[in-house]
Amino acid sequence: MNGRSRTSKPSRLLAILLAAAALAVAFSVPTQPATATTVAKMHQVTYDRYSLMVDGQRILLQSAEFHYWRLPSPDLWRDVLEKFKAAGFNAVSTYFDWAYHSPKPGVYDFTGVRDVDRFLRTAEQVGLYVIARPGPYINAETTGGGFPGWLKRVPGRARSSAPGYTQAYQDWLGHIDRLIAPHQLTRGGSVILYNAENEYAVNTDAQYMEDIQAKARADGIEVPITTNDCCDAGSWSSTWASGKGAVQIPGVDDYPQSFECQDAGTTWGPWGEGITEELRDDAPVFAAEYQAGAIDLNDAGYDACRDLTGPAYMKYFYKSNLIASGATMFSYYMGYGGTSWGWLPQPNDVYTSYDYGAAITETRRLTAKYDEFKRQGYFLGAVGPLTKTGTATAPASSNPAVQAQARANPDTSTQFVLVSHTDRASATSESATLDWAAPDGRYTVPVRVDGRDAKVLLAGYDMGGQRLAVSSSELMTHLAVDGRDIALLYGREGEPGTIVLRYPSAPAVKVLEGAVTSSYSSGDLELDYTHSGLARVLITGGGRRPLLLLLGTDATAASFWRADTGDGPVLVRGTSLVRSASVRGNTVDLRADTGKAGDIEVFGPARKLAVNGEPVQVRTTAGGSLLGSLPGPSAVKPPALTGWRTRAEAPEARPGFDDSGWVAADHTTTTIPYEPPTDQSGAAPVLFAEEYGFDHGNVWYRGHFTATGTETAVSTSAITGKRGIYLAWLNGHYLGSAAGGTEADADTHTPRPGPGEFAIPSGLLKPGERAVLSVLVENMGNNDDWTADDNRFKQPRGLFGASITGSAAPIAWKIQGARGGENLADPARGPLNTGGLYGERSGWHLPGYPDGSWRKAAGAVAPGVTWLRTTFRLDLPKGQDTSVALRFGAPGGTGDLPHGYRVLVFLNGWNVGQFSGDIGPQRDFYLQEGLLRHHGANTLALAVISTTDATLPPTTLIPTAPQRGGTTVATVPAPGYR
Ligand code: IPT
Repeated sequence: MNGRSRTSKPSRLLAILLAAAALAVAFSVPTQPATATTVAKMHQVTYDRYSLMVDGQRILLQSAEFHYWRLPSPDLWRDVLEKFKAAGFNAVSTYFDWAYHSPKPGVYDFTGVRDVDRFLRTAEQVGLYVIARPGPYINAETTGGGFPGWLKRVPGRARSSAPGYTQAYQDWLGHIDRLIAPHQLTRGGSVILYNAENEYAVNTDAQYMEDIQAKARADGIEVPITTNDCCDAGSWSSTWASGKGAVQIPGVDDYPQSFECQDAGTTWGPWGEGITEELRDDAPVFAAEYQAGAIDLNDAGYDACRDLTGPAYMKYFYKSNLIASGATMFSYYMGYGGTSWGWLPQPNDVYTSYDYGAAITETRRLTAKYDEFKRQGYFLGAVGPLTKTGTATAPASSNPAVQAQARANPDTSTQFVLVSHTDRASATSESATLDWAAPDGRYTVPVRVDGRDAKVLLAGYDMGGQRLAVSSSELMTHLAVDGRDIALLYGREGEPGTIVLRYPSAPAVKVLEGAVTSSYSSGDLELDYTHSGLARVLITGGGRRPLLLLLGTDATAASFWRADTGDGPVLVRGTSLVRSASVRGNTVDLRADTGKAGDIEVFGPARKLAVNGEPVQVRTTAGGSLLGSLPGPSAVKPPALTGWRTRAEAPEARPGFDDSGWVAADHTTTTIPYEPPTDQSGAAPVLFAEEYGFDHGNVWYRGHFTATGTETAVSTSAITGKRGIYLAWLNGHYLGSAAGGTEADADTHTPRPGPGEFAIPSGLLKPGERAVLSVLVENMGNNDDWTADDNRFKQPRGLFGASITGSAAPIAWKIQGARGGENLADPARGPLNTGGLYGERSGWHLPGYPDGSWRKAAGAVAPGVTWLRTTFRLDLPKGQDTSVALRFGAPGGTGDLPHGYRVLVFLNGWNVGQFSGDIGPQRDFYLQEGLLRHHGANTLALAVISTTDATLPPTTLIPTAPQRGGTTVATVPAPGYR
């Protein structure tokens, strides 16, 4: 978030008042010509001030963000989406990354790992709505914020209605909209919303916002259009809630916990209360991007980011957003972060891993944050009255340190009471009694709130066939199974709990497990207990159908999974995941994972159990569930990485190298809005890499001139983006390296190129002889365009200028980046996989490259570029998900990260990241299955760019928490060496 100023949030009251003349009322989907085959699948999407509606039914939208382009193994998309669904999410939000799909103006690829249609189909099959976010600008810490490198050449300000940009983005939208449109809910798919632009709050152009929406409509987009207004941008400009360019459902982004992961454990809402403002009174409150992790701005590591945004943060801020803001549309950024593989990372804020400290780790493992999403998500999915609420009178608290805030459903009168600390930063544990005027009567309810905790309590709720009068435990879910109700409630370990249920006459209460007392008087059955482990209470008679109450703690509640089948819902305890369930005759069939051997318990409408197609022996418990046991995963021991071979490259540095096939970098003018500096001859050649179609990765330059023998120094400047470097050679002699420049200075198009001053050893250049200056520049990725002013984004990459002191000779430049430039040599792996290293251009990264003549390697490297290659075979246990990472350094590695060199890691030809202490704290590089063959031969190739003599640390293959079950993953097709 470089350069973003964070001011305190201004009141948006004025903006809201101005919105009085609001635009359209509820957006209604145009009627489709119904045919016999399509009519059943078409749905209407509408909304009012309370919620979205599908076919007139209110829904609470619980979405999480996932970028398919950060997981280039399409079979694994299903794994992540099933994990979302299993946590109670009913939607996935995704950006579509223009740069990922378009290597060249007018050229788009939507096949293989870029198969958007497949992604949308998978979401439909899993049963998730989709929030489609095609930009054109997306930010997202991806190169150029989603803008292709070639867009720098297009005249006219990006993110405006300038003609050049308009033509370019309309072409992109035309292509991506065509893929999204058939997947809309209105046409039988699951796309429910369309997000125009991204945090378009500074330097805005209303015509542009209007044009994007007109284009979407012209392309057949029928669902409501939303946008995500930045957190604190209201002070700058439009929220797009009214006026020209307004959208139907404006949303708000909020990151209350900041991106300062190093402050985990000490900071609490440094960026505000996290309230989502109501921007329009005819649309639901939409938390369009609500913080669910963080980028690691200060290299604290993603575990720190996970702590920063952990369960306590989620309880306090998410529940407040529900009750204090009254939001019914949530999208959490990120649900699964993934990997910024290849040259995807935007250089200023991130390194390879985009784990994000999310609920699901980069290696697709579930965390304590996932458990919290599940506890909250199941609640949101189970309690219909939450979809229509207004503010209500809160119970009075006996302790001023404990506050209560309330909402109620105007139709059912159900109340939702948020109990939290009055001072949100307080870390004490407080008790209070609530004097609660509930729909069923007035109750005195004891509550306890730990520091930085928050609870949403219910009153007056028709819970299946039961009536919940009031409760101090939180409801996680309830379901009807076999003619009775099961309700799962929970509280913190050791805290007291009270539930009051209404019965016409005294029911029979049987405590099956745990310590629970009960009493009945005037229609109220009161149960009292201390939350500990899992208590079970069976209540029968009393004029209602039977109820099984499960009273858990945070931990035991999170051990349950709920899945829906055609024959009603099932509740499962004991597995590490339930992906889906179905009922076949008298058998409940589960697709489930286990992280270790143990019990499985199932509440469902059948007496037999099968898991992943295998029958499981079960007995029926006193509580009516099925109980059996399941094996865990097999242990995994990946092979050692041995047999490395090595070869030094960089022939481009040598004077005699044949660069006749390279492009002449001889332009004297450019549409990229930056002025190159003049050199010693008075020329100002345009050396920018994008000028010649080299948009990503490393770029070589060779400057030819006639020597005089009087040269004393070379001055160079290059722009790489943060953490990038460049290296220079003169007539094959290594001059040295320098840090590349980063962002342009604010408000001027004056870049801050990385300066290099290199002395020329006397005698190196001979009078009258040809000489060549070779420069290797690392393009670390393109800046984003958060400020919508071209200033950062259009900053070029590559050599900015070079000048020779002691000479006035002209220099003739040649340039070479990725083989083929924008005409991709390897479309399967795409535009962001390789740059212009000699080895990359020659296929040294590919499987099958004949490296037999290379020397045996001990990991030693010298200044310049050195490659290492090895192969290994895997035969990992079948029927389980084993995530494998490549670790640099000793297993369990601590100690300093190396500096002075950087390593590009290629797995079977795929660039899976860049390792260096100069880049970030990352030691483990995830080798995604699909790119990694779990049964067969694999090739690792490392390209080391070094400014020093060094020895690489040892590398090992590390398995992460294997899970029995998983999904079937096919190898992603991509060519080897030919
Ligand atoms: C918000 C962006 O919309 C999103 O694309 C991503 O960059 C995210 O931040 C940070 O990871 S911008 C907001 C935090 C100012």
